[in-house]
Amino acid sequence: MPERTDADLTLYYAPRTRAFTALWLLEELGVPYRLESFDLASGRHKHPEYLAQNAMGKVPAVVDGHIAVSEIGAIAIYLADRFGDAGLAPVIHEPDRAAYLRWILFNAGVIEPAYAERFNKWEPRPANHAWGSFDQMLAVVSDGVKIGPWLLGARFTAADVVVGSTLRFGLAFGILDKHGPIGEYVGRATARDGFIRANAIAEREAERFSPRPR
Ligand SMILES: N[C@@H](CCC(=O)N[C@@H](CS)C(=O)NCC(=O)O)C(=O)O
Repeated sequence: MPERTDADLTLYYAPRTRAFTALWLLEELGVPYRLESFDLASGRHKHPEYLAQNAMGKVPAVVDGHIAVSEIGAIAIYLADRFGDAGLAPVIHEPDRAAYLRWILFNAGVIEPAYAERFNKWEPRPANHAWGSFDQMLAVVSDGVKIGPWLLGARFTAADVVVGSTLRFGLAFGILDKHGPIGEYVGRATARDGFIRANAIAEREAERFSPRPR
């Protein structure tokens, strides 16, 4: 497990949040990092020192030496390029780079707001809303994961961590169908060693802050 207290790379993390995506990515990259884990109930993410790392006051945030990066898509692009030897990012002149970037930005720009449409029962206005509609998103994602095993075909990339993580939440919250291409894709992603390691850390941290009654 590459968690280390002396690492230069720090992940600001809170249990049961989107910060899991960054944790999973770090485990896939296999680089040493320090896990700075706190309960959102502590309000630490609204303190000035934290706001200096992420002005939105949200988790995750990653600090690499003196460089702070926030927003899951930016964190994924940054870390996968920074630790390029892990092979999780097609480089700029590879033809797959375009699809890779597209899926990472699709997560924040289309999948996330489409979930909000569904959760909040907003009326779909596909021509006006930047994300199209939930149904349009679902059709594109279902098609994107169908051939597989990964979004770019044979190659697993940081885009699979970002999109796979959001799809996993969609399945857990019951807005996506477990039976079908998305369920199968998430099943493949969550069978990976990197995911299993990250999930064990996530469970440990969740238990630390809110232990289950015994
Ligand atoms: N757009 C952000 C979303 C992160 C986010 O929504 N984090 C939530 C937890 S899932 C958060 O920190 N909420 C606490 C708050 O806003 O007070 C990203 O991509 O990193």
